[in-house]
Amino acid sequence: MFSVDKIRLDFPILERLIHGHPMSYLDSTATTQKPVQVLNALDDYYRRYNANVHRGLYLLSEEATEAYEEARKKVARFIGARHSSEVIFTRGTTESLNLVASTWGTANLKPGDEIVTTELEHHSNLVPWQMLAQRTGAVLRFIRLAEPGVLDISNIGGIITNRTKIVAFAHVSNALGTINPVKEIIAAAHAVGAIVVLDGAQSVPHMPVNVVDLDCDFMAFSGHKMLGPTGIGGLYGKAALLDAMPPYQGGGEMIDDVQLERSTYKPAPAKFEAGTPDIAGAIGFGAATDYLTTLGMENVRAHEKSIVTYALEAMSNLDDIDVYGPRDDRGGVVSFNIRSVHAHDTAQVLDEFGVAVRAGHHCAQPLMRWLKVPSTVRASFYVYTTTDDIDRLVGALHKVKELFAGVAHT
Ligand code: C6P
Repeated sequence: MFSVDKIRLDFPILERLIHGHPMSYLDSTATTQKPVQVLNALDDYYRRYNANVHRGLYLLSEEATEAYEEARKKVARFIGARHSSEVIFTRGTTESLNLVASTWGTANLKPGDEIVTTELEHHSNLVPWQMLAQRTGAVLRFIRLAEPGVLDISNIGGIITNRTKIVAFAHVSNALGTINPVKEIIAAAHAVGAIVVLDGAQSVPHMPVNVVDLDCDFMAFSGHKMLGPTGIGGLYGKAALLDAMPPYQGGGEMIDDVQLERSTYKPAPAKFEAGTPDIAGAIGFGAATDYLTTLGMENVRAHEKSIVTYALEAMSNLDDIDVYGPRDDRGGVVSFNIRSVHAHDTAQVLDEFGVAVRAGHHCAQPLMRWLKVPSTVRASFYVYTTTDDIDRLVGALHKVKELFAGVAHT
């Protein structure tokens, strides 16, 4: 049973008052709050069995190794991977995407090859491909945006062609909440033999995602956006691709045999996890997937849908507000601007009323350019968001309008 009131009891931070007001945390797209189950898993590791993994021949290290590898299995099950060795622990989505660009990309691209991405990407899924193109002489091509902030795939066959080697795109936009036509784009990529790199940062935490069903070749995601700790994330890769890829970084634990002049490497996932990993982070990430699995990802999605519908309805009663992005099917994100008020000013006033939102370009400057605004205010929702939070947001937006009435746009 999905009960938001019951869920909230697991999040001690939500009891805090902010400037004397109940806290409405509406920035879960940036990072989510953490339930006691995750905090306890971190605490337990450091208090009871802190040791390095894959090295020690003593009980603590064996326990730590077992918990670390068990966490990998949990994360793999959560995304529907066939084998846990197809999940590499990274620092997060950004590192996962850079890993693919640096390894698979550098090994496989040559001048004239094409990388296709989109106009709505987070910079983490754009800049690494720009750098790869500069390194290899490959060319970037883009799927463009159309009203009301959705990808225009009407001419996808003209963009994804026989020259395309990589198609990299977000499943869900962090700035607009747009849910992209993932299966159509993957089918178009595979039809020309390109690999698909899916940015799952904003889908894996919020809806059922199954990598086998989607048939993506790689998928990047972050633990801290799905109730887990910061500093840990995942890269899913199909086994055959991971096997054929060169390593990302060299160092301890990723090697098989080291000679002075050259080395051989372990198979994946160890090949891509040089050095001491974020052991506690991985264990906490595993606990976060347990928590979400217990809630049920269908229920998580249904809850967010009802909150976003409620928010869009409540905000439609405000005048002088521009709400961006698709009206119907979207993730739990509402990006908007109060006309004549800078997004940062709006966010600052909301904070005075205990409402935490993000304001800025949301690491998606090309998308902001398409919207023809420098920035937006973004409210984003998760399993602990209530209609009271939305009511407080709307109440505080009325205050913003009162405060800035008659003040010229700066
Ligand atoms: N978006 C936001 O407020 P990291 O920082 O590596 O965990 O995730 C990067 C990233 C990549 N892709 C998408 C779609 C994302 O939303 C993010 C992170 C946060 O929108 C922080 S900028």
